[in-house]
Amino acid sequence: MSEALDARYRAEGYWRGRTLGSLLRDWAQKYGMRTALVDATTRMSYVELSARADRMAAGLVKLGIQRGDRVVVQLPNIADFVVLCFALFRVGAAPVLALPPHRLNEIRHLCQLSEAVAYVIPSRHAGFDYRSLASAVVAEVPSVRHVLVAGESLSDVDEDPVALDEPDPSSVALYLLSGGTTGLPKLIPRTHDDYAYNFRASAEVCELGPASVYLAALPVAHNFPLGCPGVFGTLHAGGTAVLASSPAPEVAFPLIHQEKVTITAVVPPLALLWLDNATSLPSLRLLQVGGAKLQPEVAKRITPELGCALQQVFGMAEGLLNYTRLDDPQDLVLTTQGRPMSPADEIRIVDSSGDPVAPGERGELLTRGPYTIRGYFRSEQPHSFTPDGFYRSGDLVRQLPSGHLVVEGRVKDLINRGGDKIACDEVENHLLGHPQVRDVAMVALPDRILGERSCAVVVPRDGAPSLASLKKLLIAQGLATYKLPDQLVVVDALPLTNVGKVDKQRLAAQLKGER
Ligand code: OOB
Repeated sequence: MSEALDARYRAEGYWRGRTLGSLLRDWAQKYGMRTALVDATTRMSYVELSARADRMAAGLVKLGIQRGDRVVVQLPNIADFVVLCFALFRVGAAPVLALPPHRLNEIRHLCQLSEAVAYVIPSRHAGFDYRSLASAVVAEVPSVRHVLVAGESLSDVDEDPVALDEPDPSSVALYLLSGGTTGLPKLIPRTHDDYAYNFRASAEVCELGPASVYLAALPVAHNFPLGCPGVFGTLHAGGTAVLASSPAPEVAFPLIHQEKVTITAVVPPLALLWLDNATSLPSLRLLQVGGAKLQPEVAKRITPELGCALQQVFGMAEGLLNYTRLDDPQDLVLTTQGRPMSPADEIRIVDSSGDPVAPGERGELLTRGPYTIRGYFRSEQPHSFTPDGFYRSGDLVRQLPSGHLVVEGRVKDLINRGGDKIACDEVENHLLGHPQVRDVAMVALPDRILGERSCAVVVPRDGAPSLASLKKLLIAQGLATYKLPDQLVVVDALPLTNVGKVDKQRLAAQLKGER
């Protein structure tokens, strides 16, 4: 079954049998001295980027990092992130892309699960000292033999290039993190073949070319700014990728002006923030918005107030990408989350028993295709995939006759806090350790800016806990700060379903009713 699909993806040219490391060689040949990358301190041509990746690859090999190894990379938007990724691709070692807000709880898990041989960090970023985090990680995870610090020890990973065997293009190039499931983040293995198609086809949908200047405003470790089309798609097209240290208007807007940025990607709360601080951004042609549902009222403001076109992007690190197209009628751009990127994307919309819904009806989105995974790394997730290899997205959608999807909700127990995904059970399990928490349910409440904010609904023991004490506990447990509850509601009991599980729908409805 899956072999037949693989053969089809190869035969039809989706998978071209090329590694990401060798693609950068092609780009260096083709685009030469054009500017590939810009960050706060560096401007790098294609030739230079490729040469630096070769030198870093040789340095990694000298450290003993080999093909098949995994390296947890937790870097902000700096040029070294890109150099390191390509160095690892050339070695055949895979970066595990942690996000900057991740803390001990997440990083320890990622290092353990991946048996990472190295962990790469900035020294400090956004007021946080990553060295102390790294010390704690090294003390707890014996596989981690090297901690490399950007601008410091990472700069010494620099040797004269050595000849390296080409990795298998169907092997894993990188691991993205899953936001879409339960518990701690799962690792999403993306192969050279599939990820190359991901950013190549995305670049085509966004009509990128050598004149394109892409601003990575979101953290580049995320699939959206990395490969949809993001930094990698821009390099494929011969454009320039500009890395912003923050998506705040004070940082991003001057960069858009200086570098004549033509395209960038944001999550809906950032779109709102940019709108509320709007100035003229004459070079900007396309604003991609995705990661969470964009409200039509906000969507409508983008072109008149920012002077650029809008593209809605409904994607997932597991694969499937939906885009509104640049020539779509305006009502589809404003009110839908786009349609699948690839003619080879297969989608099914099913009811709770797994049967297809009638056309236009709402159901759960299942998908299979040339850049969608068929399993997580070392994690049996029988519920996440169908026997015939479709990924269960957990998203409730309906499809219009045009093929466009409208996201209407979800069946997964997750809070989408302005694009940051919070698995409820993970936070609940930590909160159950609080002495004043007898029972707890994390639910999403509507929020004007974030779309959803997180609410801890607590059944108390020995007097009600304070929100501050819940947050304190979670910080002490090493959870990323975006997972801390925004709000606390104390109740006598949680509503249950017939099967005795917490009825979160009823709970959320009750809370909305009270407000
Ligand atoms: C992107 O990827 P993830 O893996 O962080 O999260 C995926 C989930 C989706 O299953 C869906 O629940 C939600 O995020 N989502 C959206 C959405 N885009 C993502 N929900 C409503 N409207 C949208 N436009 O978030 C991601 C990956 C690649 C490109 C863009 C976003």
